[in-house]
Amino acid sequence: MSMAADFGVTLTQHVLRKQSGHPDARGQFSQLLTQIGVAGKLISAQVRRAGLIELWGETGELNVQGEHVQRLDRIANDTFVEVLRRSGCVALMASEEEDDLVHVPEPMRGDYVVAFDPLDGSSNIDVNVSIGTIFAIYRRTDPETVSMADILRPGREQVAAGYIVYGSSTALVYSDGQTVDCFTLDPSCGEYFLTRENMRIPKASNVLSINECNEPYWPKWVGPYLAGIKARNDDAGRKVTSRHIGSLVADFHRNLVKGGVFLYPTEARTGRGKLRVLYECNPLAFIAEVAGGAATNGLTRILDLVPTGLHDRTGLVIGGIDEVERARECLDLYGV
Ligand code: AHM
Ligand code: MG
Repeated sequence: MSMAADFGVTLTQHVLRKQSGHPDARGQFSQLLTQIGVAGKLISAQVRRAGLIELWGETGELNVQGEHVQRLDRIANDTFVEVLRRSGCVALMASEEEDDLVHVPEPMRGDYVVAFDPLDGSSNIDVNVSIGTIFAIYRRTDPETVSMADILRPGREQVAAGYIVYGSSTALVYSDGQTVDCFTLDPSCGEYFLTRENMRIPKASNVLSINECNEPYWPKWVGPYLAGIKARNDDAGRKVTSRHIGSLVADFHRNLVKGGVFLYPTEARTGRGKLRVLYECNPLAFIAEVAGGAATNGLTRILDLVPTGLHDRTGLVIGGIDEVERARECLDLYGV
């Protein structure tokens, strides 16, 4: 018997159990999460076979952000869009890989809007390194119509958020705003089993994740901030180590489990960050806060940012609450 089977609780069971605490629920949210799980299985299957069936490489297109679209990016996007379109739970979508909103035809529309990064960590796709899907879920604001305003909302209005990491195993993590729970896909039976319940980001931050080669572009506060972390390693022993995968979703997952902080600061020169507000920073910030952590761009709590475009970017510091607070202090002390 597998370890997963010993735990026994499937994703669907867990979602339905939580829904039973809400007598008014119509079941759409449970259905939506189950369908996201299905999309994750389909994408996971493609990721696992990518090297065998020539799914690696670029499509030759550039996306709206000027980045080369990888074949698996396109496949993951089309899979996620199609599964959500058919789910009957979604009215409107936004994706990293789509220039504009993705509308769902009237008869198939449901109560929710979803923003997602279908395959985060594009630079790692062809080299067998962990990648993942990130999603943010909002309830639509008007039962009759949908508009850009349904998507361009502060992250604090999310009703749920999650991600699926295609790593050494496939893990789906989601939060409904009350708990953060992790499910692992058992490939032998195609089912997700609950493997970490009510996750809390550890108080002690053992891991520092940042692309250090961006140092020339960092704002003034980042150098002293990192020096402060590294100085914790002294004669008494090593307390902190560096781990940076280059897939935000996988870096975040590791830090959520082990305790750590991830930074992709705003560039001092341009005043812009790299990571996108709607489908990268917001969902992970939502999960971090529910797990007892925090997320900021240095100046503003991520969940309070008001996006003005689908692909807005921001700086990101995310992880344990003390580490994120210290980033704010360093910014006050050393400036941008
Ligand atoms: P992507 O969504 O196109 O993959 O871009 C986002 C990724 C993040 O996963 C990761 O943290 C970051 O880009 C890495 O960027 P860099 O190579 O500049 O360090
Ligand atoms: Mg991404």
